[in-house]
Amino acid sequence: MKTIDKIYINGEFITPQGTEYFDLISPTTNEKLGKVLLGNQKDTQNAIAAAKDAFKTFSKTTISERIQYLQNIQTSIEKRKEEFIDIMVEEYGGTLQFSTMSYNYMLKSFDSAINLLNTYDFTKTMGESEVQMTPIGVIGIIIPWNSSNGFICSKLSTAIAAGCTTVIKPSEMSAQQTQLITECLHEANLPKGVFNIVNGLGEIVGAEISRNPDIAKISFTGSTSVGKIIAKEAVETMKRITLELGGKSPNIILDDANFAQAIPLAVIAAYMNNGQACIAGTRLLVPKNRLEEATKLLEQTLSNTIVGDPKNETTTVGPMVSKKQYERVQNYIQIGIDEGAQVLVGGLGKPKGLEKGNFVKPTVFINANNQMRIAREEIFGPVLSVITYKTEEEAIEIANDTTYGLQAYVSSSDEKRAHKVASQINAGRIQINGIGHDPMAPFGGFKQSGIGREFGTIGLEAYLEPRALIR
Ligand code: TXE
Repeated sequence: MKTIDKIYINGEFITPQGTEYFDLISPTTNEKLGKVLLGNQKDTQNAIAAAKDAFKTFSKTTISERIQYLQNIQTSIEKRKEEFIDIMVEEYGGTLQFSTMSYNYMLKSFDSAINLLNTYDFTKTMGESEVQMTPIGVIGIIIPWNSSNGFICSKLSTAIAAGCTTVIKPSEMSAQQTQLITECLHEANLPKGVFNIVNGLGEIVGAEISRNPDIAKISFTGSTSVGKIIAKEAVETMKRITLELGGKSPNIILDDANFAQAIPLAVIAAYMNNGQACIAGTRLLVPKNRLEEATKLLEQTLSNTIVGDPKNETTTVGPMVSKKQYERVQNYIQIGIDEGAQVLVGGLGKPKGLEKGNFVKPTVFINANNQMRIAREEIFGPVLSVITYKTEEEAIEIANDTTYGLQAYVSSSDEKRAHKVASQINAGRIQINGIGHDPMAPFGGFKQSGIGREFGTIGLEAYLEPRALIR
């Protein structure tokens, strides 16, 4: 049983002043893994003060110094690959395959930040003026549990590239993953105060970060409801915000698509990260005249889906992160049934033999329509709704009929046609005939999926403030 009783402020592991513990529970067995001592408001204020102080000098570091720091962090993360993967499997229930991908994604964040530093022009000429792109200040990084260290790496690497200092608040549920990355960051020999990490609750540590006037910008990933709370607080002191929020991503299978490829891909898109992904393709739009074929392929693909212990190499869907999340998903499956959608595969309850953990049966609803709650609300579990359409125009209309707009998927055997359809979808990122990640392309949402973009030049500029010198 592990006890995590340290937070990280000003270059040191220290005992927080908070006195409350949070239990860490295995999603696979519901046994207690350990506990974490939570930081409080004063701890958060101390972390912010350290970051504010460090900003005075860190904002003046050279490009090559910052590249060196990024490389140092990458090297220390590289040394502990197995531990990163194991802890994600144990603490969060990520499958081995997903956890390995997530680990690689952590490393790639540093590659792209270094790449940006090698190419980005921090001093520009615009009109008659010199425009200096200067670091904003102290960044508050607030993140969820569903890819904890991936988010720390992508946000922190960009902040460092920009010359900003940071206070990071991970989810209390990810304390072991946080401990490991903190050790790596400590080893990287960054100047004191450039990163500070405070474990704690959203309403205490997160709220202090949102309110504190010494935080210049917040970079948040999480639910749309918490994103709205943070935005309201942030405006009081005119903090800049980047919000990466929920999604209800449509996956349009056009009538000329290769179904044998597109349907298995759609299942991966829906159930990636055990369905706990903001980019999950949870609305599958299928042409009415090919529904039968799609249904057969879905049944076939789902029969090859292996739910189970995420430690097993063959497992494709692991448990939900917590009992609460399990119950939330069950509730949505019941809502779908009550709304009149038909369970094609899966349904309520736990799969046989997996009663101890938070396992959900990967579920496909057919006869769903876009007005149902299962098609409108983010479930955050392995639940896919199949909706039929008659024409391409109708498919686009359904895809866009959502309050979200984070990601979409389009499949067609005609690239040009897929491109034309993709160009009419109101989402920040659209995947054509596949699933991928381009760390140099902007990522973020239209509509209530967020504000701003991460990654690439646009992502870097979200950490910079332009200063124009008119000569
Ligand atoms: O996310 P939260 P939770 C969705 C998903 C899930 C639901 C709840 O549907 O079921 O959100 O998950 C901190 N001020 N997504 O509770 O609450 C919190 O401590 C400042 C979608 O984990 O959004 C955590 O560090 N901070 C999503 C972070 O915010 C606050 C990813 C995210 O927590 C706060 C995760 C407050 N008042 C969940 N309250 C996606 N789309 O990627 C909480 N926090």
